[in-house]
Amino acid sequence: MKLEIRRLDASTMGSDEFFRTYYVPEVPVIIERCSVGDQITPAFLKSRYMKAERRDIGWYDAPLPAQDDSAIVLPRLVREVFARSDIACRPLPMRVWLQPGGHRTLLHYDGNSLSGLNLQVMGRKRWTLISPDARLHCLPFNFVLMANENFEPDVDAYDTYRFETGPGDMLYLPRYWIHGVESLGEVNVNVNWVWTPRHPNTKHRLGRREVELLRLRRLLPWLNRITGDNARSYGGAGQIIIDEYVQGVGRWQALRRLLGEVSSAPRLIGLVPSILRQVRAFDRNNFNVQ
Ligand SMILES: O=C(O)CCC(=O)C(=O)O
Ligand SMILES: [Fe+2]
Repeated sequence: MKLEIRRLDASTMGSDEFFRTYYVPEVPVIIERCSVGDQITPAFLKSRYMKAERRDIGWYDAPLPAQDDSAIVLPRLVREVFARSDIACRPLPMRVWLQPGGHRTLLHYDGNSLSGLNLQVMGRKRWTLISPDARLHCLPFNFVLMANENFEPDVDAYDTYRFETGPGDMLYLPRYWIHGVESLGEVNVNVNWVWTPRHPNTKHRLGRREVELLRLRRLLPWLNRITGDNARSYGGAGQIIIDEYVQGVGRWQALRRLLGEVSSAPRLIGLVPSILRQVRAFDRNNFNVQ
């Protein structure tokens, strides 16, 4: 079904409402009129955050700003999420994005069961969000959706949101929601904060996939060598979180997952050129802002 994203106003919203209606049931929402101060320009981001050693696939990792940092101030809701005891967070939980118009982030969901708050600081972005229950396929052992450039979500088959974010809009993006993002402004700046909930959510297909993959990686450690190991630092708390997530996932369930991943590989055959084109364009454009 085509869903309309709900919008709350940061200045009138009670945190209780956010936590009860959106955070706990893991429902996407936009909180309008959020701010990190007005000093965040591309030049500021480049000089302060864009160090080669902090560069990740599509963003720069950063620590949370100190309380007395006058250049960047955390929105109240971000402080409240990071004060919770039901999350784990990595040492560098803030991500800095800087992209030119036309840039596209491939449809994917975030690894490490990350949920996040993503604040548009400058420019505009067009988001497509697809339910974690959609019967779609990701690349084997990976979080990128198997989709070509012309992919259109089938709104009759699964829940989908389409919306734009502008300056001050902060999107709550719960774990496992598939998202693709297009940068619309000439210069587009986002900051997001990510965390891993301490408890698994196996209500959704992709939540089940994640716990089964974690169990499988424990069962067959050689898989980590072939497919890359994201589990060591999982959610910043590593094995402690994984212990929690894999409880109740049986060996056969994990092996069925292995079969599922391997059997989706042939779907890739016709898709490889398109996915490579999308990845190359992503790499070329990313951070390419004067
Ligand atoms: O802004 C983008 O292009 C991608 C954002 C994203 O993937 C995320 O916030 O997890
Ligand atoms: Fe993402």
